[in-house]
Amino acid sequence: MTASSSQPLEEKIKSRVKTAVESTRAYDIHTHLFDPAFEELLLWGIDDLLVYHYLVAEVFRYTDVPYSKFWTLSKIEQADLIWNELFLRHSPVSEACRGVLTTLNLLGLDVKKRDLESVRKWFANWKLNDYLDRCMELGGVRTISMTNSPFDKTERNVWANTFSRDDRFTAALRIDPLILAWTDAAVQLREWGYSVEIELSDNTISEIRRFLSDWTSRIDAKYLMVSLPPEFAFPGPGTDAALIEKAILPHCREHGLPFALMLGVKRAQNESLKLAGDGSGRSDLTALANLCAGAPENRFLATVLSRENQHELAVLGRKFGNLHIFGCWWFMNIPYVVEEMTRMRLELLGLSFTPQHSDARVLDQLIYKWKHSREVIAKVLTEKYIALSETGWEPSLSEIERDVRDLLGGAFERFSRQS
Ligand code: RAT
Ligand code: ZN
Repeated sequence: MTASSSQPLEEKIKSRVKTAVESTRAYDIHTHLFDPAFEELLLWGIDDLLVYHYLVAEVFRYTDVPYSKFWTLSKIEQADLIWNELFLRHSPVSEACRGVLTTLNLLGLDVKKRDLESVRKWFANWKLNDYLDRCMELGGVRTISMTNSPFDKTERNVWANTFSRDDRFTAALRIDPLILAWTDAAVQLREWGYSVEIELSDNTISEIRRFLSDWTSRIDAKYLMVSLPPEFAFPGPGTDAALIEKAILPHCREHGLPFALMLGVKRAQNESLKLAGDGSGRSDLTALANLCAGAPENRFLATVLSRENQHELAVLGRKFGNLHIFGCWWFMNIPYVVEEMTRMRLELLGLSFTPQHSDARVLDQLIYKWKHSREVIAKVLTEKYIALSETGWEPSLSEIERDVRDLLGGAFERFSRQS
């Protein structure tokens, strides 16, 4: 094929991919957003955008304000400090800073004025439900998976009452405290009427499973989920491995639910930073391989926080049909790493994975996280289809649309038996 005849086809592919990626609405499979019925748990607006923990970590690269002083400031004062340091005194080039500007820009605000007060006034005119529609539309999101913890008091109180669910939000049962701090969790479970002991006797296991079943049905969970430290081992000597083997896996089998593992987080590496103080470390993915091989009737979703683990994880995806790889999680969610991971996964796994979730904690973040992710996904997909076209295999618009639907939630829905 000559360069002149290949050019129009390349342009055609580029525009087909752009159309498909921009018009396909995503199922955002892991967020920290809530159904509006949870009221103040659903964060939104400029001040929450600015005090996002990704930006809190960054402001301490510059400010001399002591951590203890920072935490006594009001939300607005913290937001002012972050705006001044990260946007006015330095250019906001980091991914988390750029995200705030992409969000404001797509909402139609003029960021070049650098006028935080007028942005605050603009937000004050919105009603939450209208704003939710707007963010989902601008983010191109159709369904949002929440992260639901029975161990969170505010959240428990909402679930304790009847309310009508917004069907755009699905639930995921998050069980970190149960697996990672069993001694404390046991005290809680006993308070809630489950007759558990510290020792994992048969009765304790069946009471833990009763707890999991109660919450799975109460929230209509689509999967269970835990984040684990780099040293997680399975099988292993710890209570974590025993709980997973004896309670979590049988529960997931009984209810036909996947178990999502987020591997490689070092919680509270700098405690003074609170939520912003977690770090990352390389995991031994033998644990994940052992889970997939040892429990073929279970299905696992997995993402890893360390860049060094990404290739090994993608290779595991080729070995185990019961493993679905998802997302460029947290510190991985920066464009050049997203590009590398997405390319590697497409080359090793084809379309059988979910390249991205937003991890949004603030509603408005759907706008930038999906905009930035779509740009990279479209770029890498275009390259792949052009490479196919060089063999004479020209992908049609409908084939491209089918593939993009899979990448933006369709493959996950099938894997987790939601469709
Ligand atoms: O990305 C984040 O916001 C982190 O704080 C965590 O929430 C992480 O995504 C998690 O789910 O543990
Ligand atoms: Zn998260």
